[in-house]
Amino acid sequence: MLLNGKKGLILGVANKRSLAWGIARAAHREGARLALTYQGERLRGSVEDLASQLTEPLVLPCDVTSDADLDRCVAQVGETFGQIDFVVHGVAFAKREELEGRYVDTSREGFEVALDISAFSMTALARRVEPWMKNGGALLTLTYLGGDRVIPHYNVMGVAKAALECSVRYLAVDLGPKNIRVNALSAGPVRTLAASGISDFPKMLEVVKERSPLQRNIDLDDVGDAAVFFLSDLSRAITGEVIFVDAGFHNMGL
Ligand code: NAD
Ligand code: 0WE
Repeated sequence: MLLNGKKGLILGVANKRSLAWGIARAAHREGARLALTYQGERLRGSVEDLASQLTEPLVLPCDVTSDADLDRCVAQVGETFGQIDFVVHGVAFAKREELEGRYVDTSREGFEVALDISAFSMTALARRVEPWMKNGGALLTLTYLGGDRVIPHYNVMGVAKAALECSVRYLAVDLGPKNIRVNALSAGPVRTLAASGISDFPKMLEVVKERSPLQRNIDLDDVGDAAVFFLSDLSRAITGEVIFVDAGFHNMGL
């Protein structure tokens, strides 16, 4: 029970395949009380169904492009729970057309949307939860190798992940004096809603399976268990880090 008595807010659950749901399951198993948010009415039913597997869950709408949503959501979680011990940010989005073709063709609007939803939202969230993390806390986000290497078609999402990972380091400095830690898990490819329809995604899974040290792909339990470490006091001296949960793939050369 590594998270016994802790209260956490998790953004980014869309369905049972979401990495954020893998983290919610593992955090619940370890004794945490959870608030889950969903992006829009379209996802409400699916998230409420999943939340019914948790103990006394709080389920709230939150679109991270809206300051009012972020304000209302964090205030409601803070007031209901009394304090917030951890936050999981599992949100990313780029327009589909930006993940096809060449990075050089990225539009201003496409760049703004990807960076706003996938990177700025972490900082916007950190500012709002800081006052509720009365006994310190842990913030965790999800990133991908495409934020420091060129991965075909990841394009503007790679630029957004670079900004997100750099935000993790700056946030760690600002929030460190309050004993709030900020880290990122860099996951290997997993078939989720955000990965569906990506051309040659099956090929990427195959390449990781063939070339990673562990010779396998990763799943939601791999991500959930790693997250428990970063959300728990076991990682109390670790902040500002990007840690890979990718079966060792990122270390492999040609
Ligand atoms: P997913 O589609 O299940 O999750 C993405 C979530 O982002 C969804 O819940 C969606 O509702 C939410 N979202 C999008 N726009 C939003 C907005 N405006 N406001 C609020 N929420 C919004 O897919 P996933 O793969 O679980 O993605 C979760 C995180 O994991 C993302 O940051 C993604 O980049 C990262 N990641 C995924 C993989 C992978 O291969 N699946 C690998 C590494 C990192
Ligand atoms: O971060 C991601 C997914 C990001 C993502 C995916 C989509 C598809 C549908 C963001 N926005 C959208 N918008 C859509 O309309 N991953 C790490 C998974 C992923 O996505 C890729 C990958 C991998 C891996 C896109 C291209 C190449 C590789």
